[in-house]
This record gives sequence, structure tokens and C-alpha cells, in this order.
Amino acid sequence: MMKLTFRWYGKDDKVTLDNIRQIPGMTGVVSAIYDIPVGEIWPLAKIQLLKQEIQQHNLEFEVIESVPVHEDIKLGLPTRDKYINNYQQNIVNLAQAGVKVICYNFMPVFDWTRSSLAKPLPDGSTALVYEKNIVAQMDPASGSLALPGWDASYGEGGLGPVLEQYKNVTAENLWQNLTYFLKAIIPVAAQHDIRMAIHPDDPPWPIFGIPRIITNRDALDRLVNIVDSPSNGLTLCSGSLGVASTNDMVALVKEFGAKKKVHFAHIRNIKITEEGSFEETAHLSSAGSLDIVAILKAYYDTGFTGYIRPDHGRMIWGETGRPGYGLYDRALGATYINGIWETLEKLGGEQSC
Ligand code: DNO
Repeated sequence: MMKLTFRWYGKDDKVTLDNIRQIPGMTGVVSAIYDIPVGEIWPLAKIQLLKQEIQQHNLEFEVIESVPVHEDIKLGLPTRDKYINNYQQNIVNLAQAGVKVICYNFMPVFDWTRSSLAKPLPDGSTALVYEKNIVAQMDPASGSLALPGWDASYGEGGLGPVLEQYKNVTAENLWQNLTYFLKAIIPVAAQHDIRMAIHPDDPPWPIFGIPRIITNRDALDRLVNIVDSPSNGLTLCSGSLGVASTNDMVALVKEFGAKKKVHFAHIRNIKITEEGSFEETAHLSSAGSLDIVAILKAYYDTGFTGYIRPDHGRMIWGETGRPGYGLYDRALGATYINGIWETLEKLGGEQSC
């Protein structure tokens, strides 16, 4: 049985733990410590407090999304060793608090990127969209750009110098720096029974002239082979990889699921509006370009027992809040996942449905 979870941004989140608890089938919360700068150590006491609060709501605290990777590690600067030591300590502290999976990503500077956070859709909802023509005109160094996934530690105007540092960084450099990082942290994770789960790049192509490497099947394969350990695995995010029509999500789940490399599943649907542009949609298969039933069936057939969560939702029913992370549409997504999973269980894995 998979474990259904929900992302929660802590006390500042408009979505409460009570809200989450009432979603049918919810077993746990995916969260993080948000008020410690990237690269620093998360004090054990803070982690324990977060855990207590979540457990008081009868929810489990076993997945972290994310422990961010400091830019100096991605850039391969001499200062990286200090940040890698801190990362190792975070793994140890989180293990001590009972955490099982740590999600992270290796996207330079920008985490997930969109051209609009609230595009009105014909049904009156709003959604996150990525239109390549608009992104092409955006200037991240201007200081006025605000995107949802950005690491808040780059203040206004603070991006210019960081972007400058990436000028000569190639995709192969990023791979080397990721390799250095993994060789240092995976043994620590393995020793403490933590499974690291890299999140693919979203979108899975270079943006603003900076390379991105976790973008397709070959990249995932290369990643898991850098260090051969059950602790070196994936967050397989359907909405991130799935926006490239060359990525076959069902095949990816089958391949990496069979190898027991998927520790965390993000389920989201998207509609490819043209190659390189997309809109986020409701989870329902017919709403977007992905066959969510086929994706979940692939998880089911590989005997997936990991953590799964509905991913971004649209804003519906007048809800306002953190783009992509309101309550209602994600809760509908959770219920949809439950419905499909229950059907698969009742009909049995080998039957088509
Ligand atoms: C977006 C998320 C990402 C993800 C990180 C993982 O909604 O899926 O921001 O949390 O990339 O490190």
C-alpha cells in the first residue's frame, strides 16, 4: 500500500493540519524547516517541534521536501565542503526525528519556474502556466521578477551575481558537482536509513541560459548509477518530466519502479499547449496530457509502497493562497488518487482498467 501525503508549508500555511487530516486517506505531511537559510544546519529541537505538531494531528512526519542544496555545492566552489558537512548533519538530525525520505533538487538558482501564477482558465479557475515566449522575454537579473519556487534567500537584485557565477558552468560541470555531492551524502544517508529522492528539473530544460540536467530517462539512469545504493533514489514528478512529450511517464515509473528507485511520487497533470509550453490542470486524465490512471497503474504493478502526494492544484472555489498549493484542488487530486488506487486494488494488479 502506498502512503498518501500532503505538502504543508508550516505555521504560515493557510492550509491547516486540521484541513489536511480531514482529507480521506491522508496518512502524513510532507514539510520542511523554512526559516533556516539554505545551507545551514536545521537544529534538532526545531525538527522535533515540527514533528510533534504534525503528530498531534494524527499525521506522520516521514518525508522532507526539501533540504535545499546550497548554490556553492552546485557550482563546485571550494566552500562546498562546509555546506556538504552541514547537509550530512541535516541528514543525521532528520533521521533522528524518524524521517525516512528527503526530497531535494539540483536545479541551479531557479526551482520550478512559470510565466504566470494565476492564468484564468475557461471554467473560472486559475492555474500556473509556462509559456515559452513569455519566459524568453523575462529578465531574472532585473530584480523585479517573482516566481513561486524561488529560494527566498536571494533578495531583490541579489540574483545578478549568482547568475554571473553560472556563466561558464556546463551541464557536464553540474554532473561532476552532483557526483561529488552524492558521493559525500549517500553513504551518510544509507547509514541512517534515509532515502534521498532527487526531484527532476521543472521544467526539464535549460532556462535563462543556465543548464539543467535531471530532465529525462537517461539522466535518471545516470543519477541512480552514480552511487549504487537504495538510498540514492528519485522523486518521480509526473508534472515536471511530463511536460516534455519525449518523456514517457508510464515507462519511467515502470523502469525505475521495478528497480525500487522511486521513493516519492508526485502526481500532477499538465496540458502541453505547444512544445515547450504548458498549463497545469486538474488531476483528472481528461483534463490534461497525461494518463494518470496508467501512471498509477504502473506504480501499483511495481508494488509501490512509497510516499505519494497530489501535486499542484488550480485555485478553485474562490480560494486564495500559495500558488499551486491551495487546499481544494489538491484535496480533489488526493481523492482522485485514492479512487484510482482503490480500484486497482479491488480489481487486482494484472487486470487492465
Ligand atoms: C514544486 C515542487 C518543487 C520541489 C523541489 C524539490 O511545487 O515540486 O519546488 O519541492 O524542487 O526540491
